[in-house]
Amino acid sequence: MFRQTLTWLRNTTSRLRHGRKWSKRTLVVGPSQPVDGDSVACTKALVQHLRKQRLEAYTLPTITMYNQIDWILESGDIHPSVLEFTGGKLVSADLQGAYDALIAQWRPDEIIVVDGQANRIGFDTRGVKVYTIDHHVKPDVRQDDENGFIQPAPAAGCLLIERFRIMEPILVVSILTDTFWLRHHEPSRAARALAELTRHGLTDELFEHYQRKLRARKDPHILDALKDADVRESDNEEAVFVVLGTDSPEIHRGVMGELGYFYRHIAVVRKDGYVSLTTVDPHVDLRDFVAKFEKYGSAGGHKDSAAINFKSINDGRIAELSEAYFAFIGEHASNERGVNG
Ligand SMILES: [Mn+2]
Repeated sequence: MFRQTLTWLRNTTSRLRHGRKWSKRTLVVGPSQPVDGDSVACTKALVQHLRKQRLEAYTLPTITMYNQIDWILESGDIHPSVLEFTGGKLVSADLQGAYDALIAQWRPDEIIVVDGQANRIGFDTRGVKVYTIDHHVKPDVRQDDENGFIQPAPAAGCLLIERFRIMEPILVVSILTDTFWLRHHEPSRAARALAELTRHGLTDELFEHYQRKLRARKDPHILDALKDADVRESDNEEAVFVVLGTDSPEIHRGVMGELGYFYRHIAVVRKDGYVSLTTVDPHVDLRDFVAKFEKYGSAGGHKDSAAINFKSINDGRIAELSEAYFAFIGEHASNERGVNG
């Protein structure tokens, strides 16, 4: 009886102090796509946080990695059995193989997916339960139960800070990248979360260090890809629809970034069927648009940036997408020019 009470007391204090009772062995992963500054920084932060509490925590390789954020995860973040499987690489197209190699030697009590939902992790968990920490939701949606904590937020990193009191300085990367340097996604809430980090060890030195790391040189092949691309514009030149001849995620991301200087609404189709969309127009909700194409694969995201992952893509499907895209933007876009327009 005494022992039970003690355990209960210990669990309760732990929950109060850390927002939840963590497992002894945790595998932390982001969604298989997109791999971005938020998912990777949250993964790193949670792994570090758990290890500081003397718990075991690892992550898996990612399917892709961008040079802007490829310094965040290190081989120590991945279990030796997985590194053996990938030949030491931190990137692998075979997430299932990597996971199966992992559980042969180290079976997690729980998998935590950050910045994405459980059905997007890209592998079968073989019965291990999944807890989700995510901010990809409509404004009225909330979840807080044994399966996850899901709430709108500027970045998944903000949920780690606000709810779970995880104050790892690396979360500055999560917030800066997902809000595009506090340009959107509840910027004042994001600033408050950053302030929390500065009260818990995020010094100017560290802050500047992370900023420098994020300011990586872009790949000049981005310009080549743009020259070779099929570029379609709306009549008013505010919306663009681009079909790339490459399936490189890094080039795709770079092209999105460049187009942001010229257009208010952007859709870029990658050769492998992954489509990214962004808008700066508060009247456009891209979630409504991508939902129409969920039947061809998967789709989701935020109001102002969303994605469709087509299982397979061909000219017919691209034509259908492009036509629907310009119709949707034409119907929903406000007429005001952008502040820089
Ligand atoms: Mn995010």
